[in-house]
Amino acid sequence: MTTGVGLTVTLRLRMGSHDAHYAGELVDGARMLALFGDVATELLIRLDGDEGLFRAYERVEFLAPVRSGDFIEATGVITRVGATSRTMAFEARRVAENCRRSDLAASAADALSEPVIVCRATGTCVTPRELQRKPRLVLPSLSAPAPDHATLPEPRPLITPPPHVVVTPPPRDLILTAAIVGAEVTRAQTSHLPISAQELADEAARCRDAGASVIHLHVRNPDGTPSQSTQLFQEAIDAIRRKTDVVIQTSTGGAVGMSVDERAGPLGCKPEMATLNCGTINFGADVFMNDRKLIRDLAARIRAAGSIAELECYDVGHIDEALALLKEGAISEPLHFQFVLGIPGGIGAREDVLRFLVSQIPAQATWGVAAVGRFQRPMTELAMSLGGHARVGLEDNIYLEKGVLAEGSAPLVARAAAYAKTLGREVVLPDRARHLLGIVAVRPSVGSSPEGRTAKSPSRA
Ligand code: KMH
Ligand code: ZN
Repeated sequence: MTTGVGLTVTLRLRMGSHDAHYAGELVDGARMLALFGDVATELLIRLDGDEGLFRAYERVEFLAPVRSGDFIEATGVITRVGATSRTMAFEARRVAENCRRSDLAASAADALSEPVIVCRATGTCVTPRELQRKPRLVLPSLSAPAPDHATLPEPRPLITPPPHVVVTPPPRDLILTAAIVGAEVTRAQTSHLPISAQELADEAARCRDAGASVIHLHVRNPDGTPSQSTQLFQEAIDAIRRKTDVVIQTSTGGAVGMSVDERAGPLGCKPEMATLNCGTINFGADVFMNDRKLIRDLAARIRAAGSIAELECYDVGHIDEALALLKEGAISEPLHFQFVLGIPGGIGAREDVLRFLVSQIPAQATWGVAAVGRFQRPMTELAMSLGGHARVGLEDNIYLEKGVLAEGSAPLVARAAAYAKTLGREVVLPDRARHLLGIVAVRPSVGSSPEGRTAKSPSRA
């Protein structure tokens, strides 16, 4: 989980004639400190949910004059987070200026190809404990981390990366998972649901092209009913492998009411990854049974298959169960949690809920969000902004927007990928996802079958 170190905020504004204080339309240095004060305030709002207080500047350097007509970009970054103190580094740069040439119009101005640093400072702010809203809010700003200009969609924010501030950047890598079929959605609800092995493979490849690196896989009988048949999974996996190199994560949840032996069917294909559902919940009108014995049974089978477990958590206590499994040695680090939000009977799809869930997992664990129905878009976007990963697809939501069916899962993946870019998150390719998830792959080259890999637990990047 992010601590807030590296959180960056940038403000940009034009110095007007009202800012000029001295001869030659010079702006006084205190104006830069006022800008830094605003930057610090936004940083504290994003970190603590409170405006906080500026306690002291440790160092201030005025490095170049500022005049009216200058565009000043002020950047601040949190460099240390104490119990109540937050240390910050600031830099103000001139990025555009009035030409001030007698041979040109008074309004002639230039954007500078190299910004000029006009002021640097370090300082300490304080957010009293009682004003820090729990769990701690660490909301990345739109300007953090410094974006890669080449890959940002138009309109590109013109943000100069702070060149002299050494920071630990928030995570950039984003794993998008596509849940392309599930067990519950029917063809009657959407004609875009893939069912046959070939349809599943085509959809997996489309999702890969749209930005997905992981496919969460269920299979169906030819009549569309859910199945956990090893053979059907093998056919689907083989068909997917012929087309694309995605990480294939098979379900061991199956459909409500299936026995543990039935649910374990896909593990016969020795998938790279498999879900491990960490507790029982009411699942709409049904009960999705995952008693403690069943969870341990499936954890052992997942390990025996050489697969990595994704820990599906539908309620807060499921996190505690996952941590108990780790303590018992039933699962190994690195841990990857999937918070499934908004199932009627499970935990709600709300921001405060997600922040709390994230606060409960070990700092080195990774996490993602799968949210159902109309919650899919806002909750996966929130997850991406908080540094988590995201799952979209027809298993959880069949609509692109209200009343408009998604034409498969790929458009939902594409939309999530586009949103990620606006946050400066980078959608990763399957091999990078394998690395992040602790999957050591004998690379499943397109066209190979069956899956060949061993799983172990390297440290995460
Ligand atoms: N179909 C749900 C009852 C999983 O894939 O592991 C369970 C499910 C979870 O979809
Ligand atoms: Zn599933």
